[in-house]
Amino acid sequence: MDTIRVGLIGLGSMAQAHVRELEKLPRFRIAAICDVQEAALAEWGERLSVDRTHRHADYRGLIADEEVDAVVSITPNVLHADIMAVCLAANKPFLSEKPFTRTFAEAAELLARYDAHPVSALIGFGYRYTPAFRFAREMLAEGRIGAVRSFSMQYLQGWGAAVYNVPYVWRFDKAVTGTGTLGDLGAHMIDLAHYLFGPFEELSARLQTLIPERKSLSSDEMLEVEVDDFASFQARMTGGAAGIFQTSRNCIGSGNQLEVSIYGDLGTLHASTLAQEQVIWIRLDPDTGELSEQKLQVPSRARRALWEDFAEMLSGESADGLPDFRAGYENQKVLEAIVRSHEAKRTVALAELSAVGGKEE
Ligand code: NAI
Ligand code: SOE
Repeated sequence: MDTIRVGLIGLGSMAQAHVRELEKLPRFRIAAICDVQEAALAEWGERLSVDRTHRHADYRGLIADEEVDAVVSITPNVLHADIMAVCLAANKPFLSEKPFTRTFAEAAELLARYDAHPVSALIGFGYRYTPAFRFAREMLAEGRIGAVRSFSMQYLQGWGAAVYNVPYVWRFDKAVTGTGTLGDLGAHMIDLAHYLFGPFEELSARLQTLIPERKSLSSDEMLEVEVDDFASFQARMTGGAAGIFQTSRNCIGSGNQLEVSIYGDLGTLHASTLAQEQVIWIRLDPDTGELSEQKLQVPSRARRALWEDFAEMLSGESADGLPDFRAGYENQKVLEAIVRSHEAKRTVALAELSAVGGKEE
């Protein structure tokens, strides 16, 4: 397959990033677009020179479009599951944006469809491609800090802080988003933890809505926010490492701050989206007991775009090491455990949850 013809569903803010990345890869061509907003269709159709016959208002039409080899879904969360289901039925490979789905039930149903009719698929957990995180993973594999005993991870943003009076956008609407900060930002942390440390074994969590009301977009009415804007959870990974996680969208001064500190027998690593090209390595010399600290520049081999995996999946050129669809499902299991622990106001052991179908302590 020489040129890969892509159809984009959802032409909002994240679509900008997808188009920017796609335009860097000569093998991709945006052949079709879809949005419910006519103005977005017209603007993007002109900008991307997409023929009018391939500008769709209904995503089913785009997925069925003969001009589309692969689908990229960038809609609000409420549509993720159905768009993926339609892609599976149409045997169209896809990249669907995170979070995988809004709820565990949607995820379980989708997995059943996938198992019956798998296609190449990727969930948009792009931060595993941050050079600093890829290099940190390489350093862990090389044993640079010895056995990992614990880590702390946080994903902080500030845009939701009360002072900014952000209205009730879809990221606060449970029917559209599913969960709040947990699925929006916590899902990235869960995927990054999978990427760095492997699967989760046990989990306990709490969710909180720090700002309980937000102003309607269309009137002065104040609407109750039913989803979290703060989530914290602690976990034991199957490899034994203990992990602490926190995420909030109300941390003033935090732009897009995803970071991890990893503590091993022979040292510590710090990696952050705030310094994407470096990893701080604190090393203990096992012979002398001497501590040293280095700011390592990430080597070029650690730079890989999510799109390169997607292109490989579509062309079938190299399947080894590609993140697969199930990464999304694992994330959903963890998200579900967190939400259920919150609703039950108790903790839940993920291992038991998955083993016995929902036992809660
Ligand atoms: P947005 O609200 O800016 O854009 C959503 C677009 O989808 C809008 O243009 C809207 O008109 C369109 N849309 C709504 N219903 C539709 C339908 N039935 N058919 C076709 N188009 C429809 O949202 P944003 O911020 O771009 O987020 C979109 C998705 O991308 C979300 O799931 C979000 O979680 C994810 N995202 C992922 C990021 C990442 O780092 N991987 C970063 C930002 C967003
Ligand atoms: C929220 O503000 C958001 O756009 C998330 O939805 C994205 O997943 C994250 O990458 C950036 O912040």
